[in-house]
Amino acid sequence: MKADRVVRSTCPYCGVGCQVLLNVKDDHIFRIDAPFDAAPNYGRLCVKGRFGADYVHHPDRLKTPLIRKTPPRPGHRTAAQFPADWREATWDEALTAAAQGLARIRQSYGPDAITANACAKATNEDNYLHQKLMRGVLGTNNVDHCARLCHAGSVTGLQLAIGSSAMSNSIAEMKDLECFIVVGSNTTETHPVISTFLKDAVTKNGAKLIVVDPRQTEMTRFAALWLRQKPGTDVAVFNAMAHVIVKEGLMNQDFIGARTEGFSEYIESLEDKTPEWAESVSGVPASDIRAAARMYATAGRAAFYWGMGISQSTHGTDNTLTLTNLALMTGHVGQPGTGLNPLRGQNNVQGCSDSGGLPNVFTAYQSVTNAGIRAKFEQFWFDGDSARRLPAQPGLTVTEMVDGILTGQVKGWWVMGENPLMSEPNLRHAQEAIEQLEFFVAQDIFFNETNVFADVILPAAAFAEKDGTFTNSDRRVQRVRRAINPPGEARADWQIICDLAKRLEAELGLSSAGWDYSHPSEIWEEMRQLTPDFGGIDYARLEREGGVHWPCPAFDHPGTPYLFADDFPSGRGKFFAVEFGTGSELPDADYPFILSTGRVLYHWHGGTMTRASALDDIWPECTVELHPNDAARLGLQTGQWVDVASRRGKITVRLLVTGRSPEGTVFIPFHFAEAAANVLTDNRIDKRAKIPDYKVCGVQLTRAAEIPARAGADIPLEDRGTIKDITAVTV
Ligand SMILES: Nc1nc2c(c(=O)[nH]1)N[C@H]1C(S)=C(S)[C@@H](COP(=O)(O)OP(=O)(O)OC[C@H]3O[C@@H](n4cnc5c(=O)[nH]c(N)nc54)[C@H](O)[C@@H]3O)O[C@H]1N2
Ligand SMILES: Nc1nc2c(c(=O)[nH]1)N[C@H]1C(S)=C(S)[C@@H](COP(=O)(O)OP(=O)(O)OC[C@H]3O[C@@H](n4cnc5c(=O)[nH]c(N)nc54)[C@H](O)[C@@H]3O)O[C@H]1N2
Ligand code: SF4
Ligand SMILES: [Mo]
Repeated sequence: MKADRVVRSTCPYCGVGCQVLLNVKDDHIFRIDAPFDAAPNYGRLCVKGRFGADYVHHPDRLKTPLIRKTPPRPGHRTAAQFPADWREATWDEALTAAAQGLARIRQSYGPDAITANACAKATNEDNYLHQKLMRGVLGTNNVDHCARLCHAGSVTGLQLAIGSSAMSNSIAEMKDLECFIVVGSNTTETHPVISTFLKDAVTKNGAKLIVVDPRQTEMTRFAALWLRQKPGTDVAVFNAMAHVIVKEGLMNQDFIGARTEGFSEYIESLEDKTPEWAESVSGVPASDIRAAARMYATAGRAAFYWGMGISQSTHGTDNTLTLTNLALMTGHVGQPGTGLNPLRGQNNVQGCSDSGGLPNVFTAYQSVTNAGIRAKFEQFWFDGDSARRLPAQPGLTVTEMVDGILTGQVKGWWVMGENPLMSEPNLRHAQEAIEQLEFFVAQDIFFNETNVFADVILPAAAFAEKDGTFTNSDRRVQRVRRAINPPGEARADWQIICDLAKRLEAELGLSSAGWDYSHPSEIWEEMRQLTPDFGGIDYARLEREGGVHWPCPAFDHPGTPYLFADDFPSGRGKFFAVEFGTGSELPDADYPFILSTGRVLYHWHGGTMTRASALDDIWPECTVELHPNDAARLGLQTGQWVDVASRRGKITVRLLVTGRSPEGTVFIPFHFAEAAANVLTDNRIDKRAKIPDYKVCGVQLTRAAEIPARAGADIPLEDRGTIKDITAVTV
């Protein structure tokens, strides 16, 4: 078929930020491919980028604003059924209802009784305006997003150690790696195109890969060494590697002297962290820990790449600090092919944070507690209206918002493009909170498990229906371009926010903070002027160069593919002594298995998008992975239905017996509403990062009654997607 037009854009799924070509005929995207000459993917795409964006055409897309027929009383808020409990509304009615509801909460309880979730799927421009509305119009810093459930442990650890949490090196450098450690990242399924560059480094350039993961990910097939630790024991393994490096004198003394502080105090803490001790805690043979330490420390260039296995823990900050300690003592940071690289998850989670979608910072991490920075934003936004001031107190995090509703501190909520009733830990706890809300506005492209609790739903345009920018995992700002029209009356998030802001200002009797943008490029221009790190990036340059890595302070600056060449934002890098321990729920006699949750290649988070895509036919249902020895003890077989229960709830899923998960640990992906893994997970958090543990809690398994397989789910489990490949690997 010949396309009417081919539009270059950025994939809407993961943080790799692959460039895509949307082939459009009759306002329909009929094919997606990739430009061969463009970073970061150079023609490569994974199955989601190539075949998974068909959700934009799904008939269930939200097409008109909706207002709930009978407003619920607090404590009696339930999920409203469509269409029975909703009525279609005009934009004017829906925006007025949303503005009046939020204004009422502000007037009755003050600005901090309202919280909002920004959206790591939406553009930088959408998210910039979202926080501008919250801070500038409603007057609260209660803005946060899914980054809290994601790399918060990494961010907090990196901030403590080096003062910056961005991925330090670029995707382009991966092919030149000499040695690298992939830890707690199922890279082939979650950052598939990055995984191809990492695999190239091994197979084409002879790089040495060390995988540190309890689960047998596909990356282990490429590894020179695989350290299979018990879940939650990373601190012991990495402390012991540091112990070996110090005992064998493999440190980089020049780097330690010139660029770091606190080393001598820190090494005292390593004295008893022997590999033998770490083996007793983690199950990883001491000889492998020694080998990994030597391989990493003696390489000319070596880097860390990590994911949720490090971050999502009640000791996620500690986990991260053990990685920063190793990079600092070996000097493996600040040069090409080295670094500390948390692989960012959502397509625009980097950008959502960079745009100010966090409770403590404006754009590019400019602190809300800094009076000078507030004055700059006040001057720009309020144009000399001295009656308007920005709030100085950092706001609530996503995890604190849920608790804030339960304690009565929070009464109103605005969720732009998130699905907390699939993604929060301990869903019953999260739902109890949502039931207490006085007013709830949601803005999404679909109905989801959360927004059916809302009072007003505002239908948003999806990525292919709007202009803007996303910032990928290596801080590359790239264009998103409108290729097709949104369905029905759906509108781009930035347009919805401008209209909502104007109505709110009218309700609250405020002057206008300037909401008349005719195109997202004008919004970016405002961000650029307020943000020194974006100073050299504008739409014209993005058009010419395809993408620019921030920090980029001036138009003649090339952008910054790798960070920390000369110094760290905090000056010297800091060492931190870390003791092994956990606040997470461990298995016991009643709940004897560790539950580990995560992802599969074909699905995305709560499934809103991928389950409305052709990918759902390939991977139609949830499974729980159980080790063959455990299955034999329990007398269970692949394909049987089992109840998986924790202290928080129970789900029923089909069993997949595989050596992929270690003995004593079961793995469940969290994509499937009919068997939502977060019914089981625990909401205890890391005290510093406020992130929950999605990788360790206690569960039990029992045989359940057979449930007829749904259509499409009759393909033998072993024959689905990548499962076949994985079981073929010997354990
Ligand atoms: N297909 C797909 N891709 C995605 C997503 C998706 O939903 N679907 N989501 C995106 C997002 S937002 C994110 S944040 C990323 C996440 O990407 P990843 O972090 O790669 O994904 P996860 O499946 O959560 O888990 C990663 C790994 O942590 C390991 N792990 C479990 N416990 C431990 C432990 O105690 N220590 C260590 N070291 N490892 C452990 C698991 O075995 C698993 O291999 O993926 C992104 N990409
Ligand atoms: N058990 C368990 N739970 C987890 C994790 C885990 O590993 N295990 N991982 C956590 C992590 S790392 C993350 S990042 C979170 C993710 O958690 P969420 O962000 O809540 O998950 P998504 O399903 O990605 O939600 C995105 C929503 O945005 C909507 N959307 C898509 N595009 C647009 C748009 O352009 N505009 C608007 N307005 N809406 C849009 C989608 O329809 C969907 O409803 O989940 C966390 N939860
Ligand atoms: S690797 Fe990520 S960005 Fe690239 S096509 Fe796949 S989901 Fe999209
Ligand atoms: Mo994430």
